[in-house]
Amino acid sequence: MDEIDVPESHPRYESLLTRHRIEHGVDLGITSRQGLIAQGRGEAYDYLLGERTTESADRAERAAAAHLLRADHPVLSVNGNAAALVPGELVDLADATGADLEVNLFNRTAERMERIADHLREHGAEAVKGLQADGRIPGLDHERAKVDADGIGDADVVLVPLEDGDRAEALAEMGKTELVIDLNPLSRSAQTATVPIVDNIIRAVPGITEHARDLQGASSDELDRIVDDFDRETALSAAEDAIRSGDL
Ligand code: PTJ
Repeated sequence: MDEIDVPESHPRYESLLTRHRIEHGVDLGITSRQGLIAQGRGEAYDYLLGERTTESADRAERAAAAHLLRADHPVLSVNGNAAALVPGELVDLADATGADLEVNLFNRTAERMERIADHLREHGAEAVKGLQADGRIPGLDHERAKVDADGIGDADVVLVPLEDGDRAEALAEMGKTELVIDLNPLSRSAQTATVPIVDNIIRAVPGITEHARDLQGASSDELDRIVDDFDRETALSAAEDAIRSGDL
């Protein structure tokens, strides 16, 4: 699935690989066709960021790792784009932090839910939540309100990649700590997040895992310090500056 007919030395290799994975996700019935449009939007921001993890995004990834490690019940929310782009990487992050994986879709159908859960299992996930849908996020009238009561419903920290702003706001109102991966620092979800991670999901998820492994033996004081030192406003303006003044 990850094979594309382009050498790794090609300057656009990562972008072409990403497109290939999203396209394949649509073919497998995992990614919605709207996911193709979302990816195109994300790519434009990534291009302006220089297709790299900025220092500020790396700090956000470390803060996200610290949040996940000190959480009572961390959950990684998975949609059709995340499942197509980083299935194995999400399983690794769940392993490194003890987080649950939960499928949560904007364009929810029973078939897509099952296929994404199967896809995650094929990539090593032991348990996948989201199929019971016996909980609700108050104040949302679309399909993303449906959650597992013992999953996102019970979580204190939720990682939400490529989120829509409505649910991000609703989760924040429930008092949950939200870690958002979104290449657009001006999006409502990035603006609402406790930790906005302005980076491509294909770099951000392995980046958070690397920090989590590095912090595995850290004391709770050290994790608290990393969380307290992180400033979301500084992270958002650094990302916006990088986009506006990027030297391409
Ligand atoms: O699988 P579903 O049904 O849950 O639907 C998922 C999508 C992504 C289609 C749905 O949530 C959606 O339409 O999202 P939006 O409103 O288009 O927002 C997606 C956000 O993610 C945008 O701000 C993009 O800039 C950003 N984005 C897109 N691709 C990436 C990304 N951020 C990080 N990494 C990416 N690869």
